[in-house]
Amino acid sequence: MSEHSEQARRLLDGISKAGGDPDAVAKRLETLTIETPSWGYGDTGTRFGKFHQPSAARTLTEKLEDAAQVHKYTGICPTVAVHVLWDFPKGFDQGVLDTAGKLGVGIGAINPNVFQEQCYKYGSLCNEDAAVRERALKHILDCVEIAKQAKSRYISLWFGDGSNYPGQSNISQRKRWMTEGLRTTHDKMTDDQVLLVEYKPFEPAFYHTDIADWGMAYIYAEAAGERAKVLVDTGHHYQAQNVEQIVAWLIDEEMLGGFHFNDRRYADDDLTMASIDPYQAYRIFFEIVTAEHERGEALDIAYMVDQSHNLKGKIEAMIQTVSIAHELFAKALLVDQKALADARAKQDLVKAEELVRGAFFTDTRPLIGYVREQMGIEADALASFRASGYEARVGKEREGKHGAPADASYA
Ligand code: PSV
Ligand code: MN
Repeated sequence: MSEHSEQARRLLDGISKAGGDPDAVAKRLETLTIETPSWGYGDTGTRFGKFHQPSAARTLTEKLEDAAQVHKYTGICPTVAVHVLWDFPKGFDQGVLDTAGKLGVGIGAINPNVFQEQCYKYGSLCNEDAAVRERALKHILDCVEIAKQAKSRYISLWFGDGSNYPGQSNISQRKRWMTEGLRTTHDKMTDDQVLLVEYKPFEPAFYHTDIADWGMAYIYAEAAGERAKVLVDTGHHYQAQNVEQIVAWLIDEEMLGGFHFNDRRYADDDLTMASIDPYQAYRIFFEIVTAEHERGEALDIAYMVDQSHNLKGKIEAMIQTVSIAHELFAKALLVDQKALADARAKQDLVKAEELVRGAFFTDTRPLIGYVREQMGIEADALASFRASGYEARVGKEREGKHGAPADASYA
């Protein structure tokens, strides 16, 4: 038995000894899925410039190829989120589905883009100009149709809408416009589709943002209809905000639709998930796992990554992200929920915290390795990807041919 298998066996035995179900833990780790974003594979940058990578994907097909690599080595990334304007600038093409299918991935959340074009300078669904509001709504409704064709369950909405100066906008009027647009969108969806409403406190608008926090997203989603839920982008919070409490509340309200994973030090930095504060990401998973433990079933949540790396190798960074998420989820599953309930009942704060902390400090990498082997893939995703030589190979094939990307990318 290899060293990591032995370590994994010890962890699973420990779960058994504590009265837990090691098979259920392993199964949960096999069934967890995390969607990666098409925009994480192309050349991207900051508002100060773009740094090019020879292996950066140039077309949607290349983005899907790269995403398929992440799925190949992690085993838990079967779908790819797409941004309509960047990935389907000329409209949805049925061929995309065949390409994705051949690569072993599916099309995930469909992201409309109502923030980049000139007409959206003063907003989209909340623009003073009715013609712009209509145009934005039409694009979103087209995306609902694309989602149907792409067999995607999710329409994921983020708006850059807001204002920069007091007096610039009638905030409550804009709220009513947004509500109307979301309700119309919801009405056009099929029963199995889900509308995800993302919030962000600021950027690009700096005075007010039309969906600035989870409360606003909740109110809009509730008004839109029962298949509208809140999307929590972990980077979209003020410093010190208790994100895990937001998550726990949304779960309890049946309003948590999905996540955009990333980490932040200052604002919406799009850094690798848990690179700055792994304990925060773990605490989010701990709330989810606690709810799953209480309900006896997995929650229906769309786990997605929203990161575009400018400095790290893009595929490696995505494999690293997914592996970290997998490891942290495993840590949360290791918390002895029975002992924790007991400690709480006795108001034993120290014991309760030690149970939560103890699981966090347990190295779950061997367990993830074991789970991957159960799924028929290599234990060490990052090392296996590196050894494959894929990045150098596509770097040679793609380098020098980037020019102006055929499909617009995020900058
Ligand atoms: C906005 O900052 C955001 O988080 C939205 O989810 C967009 O779709 C994405 O970033 C674009 O990178
Ligand atoms: Mn996001």
